Amino acid sequence: MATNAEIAGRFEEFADLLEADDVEYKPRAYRRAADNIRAHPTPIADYVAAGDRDTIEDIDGVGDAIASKIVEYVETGEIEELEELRADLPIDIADITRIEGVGPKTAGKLYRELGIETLDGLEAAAEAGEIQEVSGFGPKTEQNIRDNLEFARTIGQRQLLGEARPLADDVLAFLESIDAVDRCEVAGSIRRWRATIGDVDVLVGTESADDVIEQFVNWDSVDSEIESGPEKASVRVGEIRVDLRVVVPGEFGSALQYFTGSKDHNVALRNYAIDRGMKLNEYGAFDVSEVEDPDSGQRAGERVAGETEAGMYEALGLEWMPPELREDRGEIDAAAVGELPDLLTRDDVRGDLHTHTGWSDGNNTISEMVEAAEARGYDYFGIADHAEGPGVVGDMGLSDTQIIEQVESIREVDAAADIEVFAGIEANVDANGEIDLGEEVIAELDVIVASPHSALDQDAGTATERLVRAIENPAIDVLGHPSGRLLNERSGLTFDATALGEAAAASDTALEINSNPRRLDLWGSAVQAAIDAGASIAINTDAHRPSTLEFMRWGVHTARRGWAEPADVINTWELADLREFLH
Ligand code: DGT
Ligand code: CA
Ligand code: CA
Ligand code: ZN
Repeated sequence: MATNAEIAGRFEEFADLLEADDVEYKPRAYRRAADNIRAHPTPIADYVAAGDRDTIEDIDGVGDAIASKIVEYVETGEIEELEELRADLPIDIADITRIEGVGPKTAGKLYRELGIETLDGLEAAAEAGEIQEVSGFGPKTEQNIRDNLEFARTIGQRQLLGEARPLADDVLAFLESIDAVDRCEVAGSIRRWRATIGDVDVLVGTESADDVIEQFVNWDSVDSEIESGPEKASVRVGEIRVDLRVVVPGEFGSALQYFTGSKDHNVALRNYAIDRGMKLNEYGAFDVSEVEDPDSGQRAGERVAGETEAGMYEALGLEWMPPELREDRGEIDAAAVGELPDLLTRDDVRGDLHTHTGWSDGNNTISEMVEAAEARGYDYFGIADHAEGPGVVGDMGLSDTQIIEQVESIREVDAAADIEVFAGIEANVDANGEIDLGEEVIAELDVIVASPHSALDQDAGTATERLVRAIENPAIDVLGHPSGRLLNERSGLTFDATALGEAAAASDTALEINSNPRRLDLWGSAVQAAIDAGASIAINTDAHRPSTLEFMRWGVHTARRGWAEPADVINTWELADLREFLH
């Protein structure tokens, strides 16, 4: 059955094609509906199945016409109007609009003027110099397209962690329900919590491989089988490929270690083993010090580990290490001397400092957001709606006067709440690293998050200077989503994370891990560099509705990829300590 994400995807494509066709208003309505469909907490296809049309129309932005299309799509797998539009405009719009600076309108024009339908067609036209001849375009546009082609090709092929991990959880729950499954676990990049995922790898230990594989490929959620054999099978669920490996229980640990990766970690670990007369592979750890030709067979030598993953590391005299650390960024050396970080967990988090309400572009009242924070057991919670400024769309940003009004409302909610509610703002770091807030406003606010929303194409040197300048501004408490990247959409700023970390440490400004799965900004290696330089981190959700306070899950695992311990993260601190930091 169609997932909410798939339904939303159809309306996004619909909106893009309508916009390419120069239709007004409708694209906006379809995008708004798509956002709400995507965020809807329960499967909309279930309402269709139950004939519950009213509940569908209750979704924000979904009226009679859109509801009909949802029903049509769930029931037939197509929307006739969309099919007609696709026939009129045979553009691979999702592909072409991956180029930064090329939106649906441009794509439409390129199709009408030059017949461009695909990324390949676009590249050919750019190489031939045809694009700069189109009226309204010029050499600069053409150059921009050339510069961004390579990036555009690499994105979109990987799934967001936030979409792949819930599926992986479902796969695990399904496998655990099979009697013949002795042990199962996710492996690969998803177990390491990478921000984007090529495919979902799962591993099963069982004595009955055939049985497990047969049940796996026949799982209800599977859309198609890609391949299956005696030890593995691959299927497609929605847009995601799931790879299952099946091993005997005695080799589960070694297979789990191998298939978790990363490749770089495995290479470094294998070399570490070789230096110690050991051989490591998916079948076990083998002592080959007495063996003449260790490569004479996969299982040559004396097998000393393989049943458990911890045993594999122990065989090398190493502590077991959390999968998030396995990127060959110093974890093996640290494990060898017993100095792996004591990574933070979700239970360490006491609050969230960057969330939005209907005062700017959020969906809920201050009270609703605070109640949701209370329900999560937080000790404190920060509202940080958008201030007006560069990169903030339309009139959704708050003026200084409106900020003062909102602060009063937040104080009222705080007085009635069981938890501490901070009055904050998300200010805009302009191209020079300045923010635009009056002194009086700054004095009233508890937390100032400042984030770049514009001029995201600066070179690394300029961007580093700009962000350091913001970090050094004594008014700013948290540098929000420092790069401004949107995964699969735009690369955002590049910068020297160590320089940011040093500045942050010197001026008591925290660097944000924005937990929105489309951002995960900062990311593991940058967090590690910043912490090494002495910086503190804030893990925030940037939630625009209560349900996305759950994004904290992605932020915490990203922090773990950056070697963060609880003390490194300000929103694990006790209220008094945090207050002092913010002061
Ligand atoms: P992905 O799927 O692109 O997000 O990244 P991974 O890390 O999940 O990579 P994948 O699915 O190709 O393979 C899963 C794991 O299996 C990988 O992390 C390490 C291991 N692996 C796969 N191929 C090789 C290889 O050629 N050499 C080594 N050492 N390990 C490999
Ligand atoms: Ca994978
Ligand atoms: Ca794989
Ligand atoms: Zn922002």
